[in-house]
Amino acid sequence: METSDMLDRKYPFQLPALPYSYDALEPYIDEETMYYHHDKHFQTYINNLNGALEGYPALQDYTLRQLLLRPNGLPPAQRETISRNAGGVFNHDAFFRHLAPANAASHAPKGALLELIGRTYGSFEECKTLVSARAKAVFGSGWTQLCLTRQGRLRIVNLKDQETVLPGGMRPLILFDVWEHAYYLKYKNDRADYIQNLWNVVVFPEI
Ligand code: MN3
Repeated sequence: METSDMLDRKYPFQLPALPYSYDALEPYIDEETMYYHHDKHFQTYINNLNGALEGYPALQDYTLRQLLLRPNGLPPAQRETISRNAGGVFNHDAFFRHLAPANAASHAPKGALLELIGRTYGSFEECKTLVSARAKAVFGSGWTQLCLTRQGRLRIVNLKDQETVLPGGMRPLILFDVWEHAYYLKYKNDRADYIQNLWNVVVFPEI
C-alpha cells in the first residue's frame, strides 16, 4: 500500500469513500461505530478544514502535505484550526485505509516488514505487545502509530489529539486511533479490549 494520495489533495477536500462496508469489520469494530467514525467524525475534520481555508485563497492552493508541513506559513488566527483538522484528515484517511475485514490476507506483516520487525523487536508478537502497551498509555485523546523513518527504521509513536508523524519525516504503517469515539459505543471504557481486537482487522502495508 502506498502513502496516501490524500496528501496531494487541495481545497475543497472531500470525504473518501470507506473502502469496505460499515459492517465489514464486525465483530471487532461494530457497524454503528464505523458509520459515526467515518461519516460524522472524519467528515467533520474535512468540513472544518474547508471552513478554515474558505477565506484564504492563497492557502487553497496548498496540498494537505504543505498545510501539515508549513504551519508557520499559515495565518496565526487559523493556524491551530487548520493544523488540527488537517491532521485529523490525514490520520483518519490512513486509519481507514489500513483496516480490512478479518478474513483478508493482510493481517500479518510479510517480507521486508516482517524481517524489520524481527530485527527491531525480536518478533511480531513482541512488537504487538509493545504497540498495545503504548496505545493503552495514551493519556486522553490521541494515537499510537507504528512508523517507518526516513532511515528505514521502525518507531512506535504516540501522538496527542490530531498531531501527525509527517513533521518527523515518518510514514505510518499501522495506526491505532484511541480517541473514545473510535471505540466507546461498543467497548465503553475498555480501551485495552478494543486495542486487542483491533489487531484482527489491521492491515500491514509492504515497505
Ligand atoms: Mn478518530
